[in-house]
Amino acid sequence: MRILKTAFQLILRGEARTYHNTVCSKDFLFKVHPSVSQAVAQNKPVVALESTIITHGMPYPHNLSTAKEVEAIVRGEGATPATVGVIEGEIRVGLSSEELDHLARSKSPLKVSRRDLPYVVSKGLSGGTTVSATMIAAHRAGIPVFVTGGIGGVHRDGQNSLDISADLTELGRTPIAVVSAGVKSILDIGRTLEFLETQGVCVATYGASDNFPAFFTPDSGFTSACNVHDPREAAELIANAMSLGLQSGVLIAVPIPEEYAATGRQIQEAIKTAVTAVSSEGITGKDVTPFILQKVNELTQGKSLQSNIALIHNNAKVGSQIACALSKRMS
Ligand code: PSU
Ligand code: MN
Repeated sequence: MRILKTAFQLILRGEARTYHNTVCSKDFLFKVHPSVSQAVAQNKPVVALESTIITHGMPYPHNLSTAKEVEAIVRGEGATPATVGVIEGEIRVGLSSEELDHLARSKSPLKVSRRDLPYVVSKGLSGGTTVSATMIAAHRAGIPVFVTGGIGGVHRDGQNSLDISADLTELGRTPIAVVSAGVKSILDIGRTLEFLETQGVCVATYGASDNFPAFFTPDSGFTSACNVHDPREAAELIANAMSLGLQSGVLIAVPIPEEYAATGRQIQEAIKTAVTAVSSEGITGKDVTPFILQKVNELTQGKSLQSNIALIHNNAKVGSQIACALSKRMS
């Protein structure tokens, strides 16, 4: 009903090509900001950004300031930011500052993953998109590079609970490069990497070693399949993944800057306590990750939040440089 109503409004405004096209086009529900569609059309670098990090990953007002800082870093590197979110049932690729503000201040925001998209669209709801939903929207808009803090993974004991993030299956089915600081040790990193391998995801560490980072610390004790030394080499990998037509994603894992590594080890201790609290307090499903993030922040007196912000800034810089190198290589 909502779709029909909106289609009708578009027809009245003369924006719809035909009624049939508007109602049936699967792209209709994805609304791409003009700054983003223009940059994509001109093959200029664009960086997609997620919004669950805003609605569930950080407390207000840090979530809003970080979202704005990240967009500024992307612009500073010469790329166009495209933060993805759902606003009143429309999947937006590129949010205005009012929309960012709206999501950041939401009192009980929705966390929108692939499986939630039909529901939020049907009901005209708003929410932050996870890595999986953001990948879908970014790919639909023609954006090949997406930056975030950390991706979801196989939860500890995931082999029994089957709590495996949809981010991993999305990486297996959507050809986008996701730049992140790896996977938090609140998850089972070894099984996460095994699952990514099963999904055919090309995992590369950014830098001199192939150590796979554990978000707050630069080395998880596991390794990536390969490493890329600089933005040009990362762009080469992504371009070849696209040329091969594999239809699966690439994960570029960027270790947290060295100056935060010591704090990272302290945070690991807090994570152990928080993981124990998950079972003792009976937290399950999609609430697990936000619960642990908040608990760890309390236990470290806000240090985990500072490190989180620092690594997101760093990922935004590296991801933008990769997007720039990729756009140069494609033109
Ligand atoms: N990891 C973080 N911060 C986050 C998330 C993951 O360090 O904010 C968010 C991302 O949006 C990710 C989602 O896609 O949590 C994964 O949730 P789940 O484990 O429920 O799939
Ligand atoms: Mn889950």
